[in-house]
Amino acid sequence: MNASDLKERLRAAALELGFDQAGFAPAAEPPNAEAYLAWLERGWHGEMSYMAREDAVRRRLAPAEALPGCRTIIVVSLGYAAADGEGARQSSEAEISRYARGRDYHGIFEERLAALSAVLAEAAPGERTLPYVDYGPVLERDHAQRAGLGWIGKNTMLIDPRLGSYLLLGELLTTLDLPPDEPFTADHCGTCVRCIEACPTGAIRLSRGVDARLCISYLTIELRGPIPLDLRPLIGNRVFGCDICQEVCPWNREVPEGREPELRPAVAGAQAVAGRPVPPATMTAWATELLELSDAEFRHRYRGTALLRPGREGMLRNLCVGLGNSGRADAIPVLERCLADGSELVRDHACWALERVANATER
Ligand code: B12
Ligand code: SF4
Ligand code: SF4
Repeated sequence: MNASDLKERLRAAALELGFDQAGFAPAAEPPNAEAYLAWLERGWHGEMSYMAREDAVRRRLAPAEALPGCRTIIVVSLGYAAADGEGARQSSEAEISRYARGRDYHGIFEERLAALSAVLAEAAPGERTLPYVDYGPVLERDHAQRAGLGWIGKNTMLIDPRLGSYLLLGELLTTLDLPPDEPFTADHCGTCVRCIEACPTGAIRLSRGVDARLCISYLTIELRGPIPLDLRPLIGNRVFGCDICQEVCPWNREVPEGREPELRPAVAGAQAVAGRPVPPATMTAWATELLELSDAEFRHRYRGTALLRPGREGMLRNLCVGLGNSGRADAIPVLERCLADGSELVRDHACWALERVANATER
């Protein structure tokens, strides 16, 4: 089989495995490597030290540092646009970003990339592969753009003209030399600046970068310590991640619903459904539940979901912020219970939240 036929066979296999798109990029320095270095230089990665580690920087700049002899990067995408529309609308409800409402996508990608790797091993014995999803030292959006999957919008999201930006990325690095696909060179953002204007914290810069330290996704998922005081009121009821800069994007308006059932949310209020535990809908009920769980019980209850990343302490911290922002008097009893929690982080945020509710109810 020649290299072009082999490439098409691998693309077909990726689509059969359930990915929405598969593209092929050369294992060269990513096109926006300079932008990444400048991002680090400005300190926009905040406490995400894994983004700045010397060995990881080296690998991001040269894929062959991650997989010696790497010649091709196969980039795959999986859409998760929801038919359920906009998510939590009531101020009392917890808003969870769309990608995290079903099963943790990392597991789905790992299983499918392993299967794709097996297809490649059978077709090209002796070639090596290395799968990555999210946590690998790879500038995923750069390679996705170069593999023809879409353009990088002003909100820094990889946007597929058909699927929009509610999609996740993964890669299979390989030593197999395959002809690259045409890069996606068009920029369909034009003069639009909706995402920049809508971002509540001003995290998106016109120069196509996100200062992670200001991003609600970073503050609620990645940050381990206290959330800066000036940013807390801007978070609203977003207790895990943020989708605002995607919700306002015209390219997400009429996109097909994601076809992966495991990424869809299970019915709110239900207990564990096929490995997809659903948190209580309201922030008061959720905080009440978490107060009664130990760390280990939290991990058990939410296993298989992205909610594990902030842990019990981080989720309670986020819920205190959300409850404070709701300004609702019915948040007071659970916030008072949070004042007695074993975690100082939770107690501090509960204190702030009680003051905020008191101010709101006095008005
Ligand atoms: C660190 C990280 C974050 C950080 C920092 C985000 C950021 N924008 O850098 C935080 C925690 C804030 C975050 C948030 C989110 N993330 Co995140 N994140 C990552 C991670 C691990 C690394 C990203 C990175 O390298 N950042 C460094 C900066 C420099 O890179 P960048 O913004 O991607 O920059 C590129 C472009 O902006 C472009 N660029 C820069 N300047 C310029 C200038 C011009 C003119 C052009 C054309 C391009 C360009 O080149 C840069 C280098 O590739 C990737 C996975 C991975 N390994 O790549 C996931 C990833 C980017 N995240 C993802 C998701 C889903 C999210 C959230 C939507 C989650 C949520 N709902 O809360 C938000 C979106 C926020 C946003 N607008 O970016 C997906 C994005 C999929 C997609 N369609 O793009 C990824 C790819 C994970 C995955 N495997 O699917 N994330
Ligand atoms: S995810 Fe939210 S906070 Fe982060 S850049 Fe987008 S709109 Fe701003
Ligand atoms: S909202 Fe507008 S500027 Fe932002 S990514 Fe979408 S099209 Fe581009």
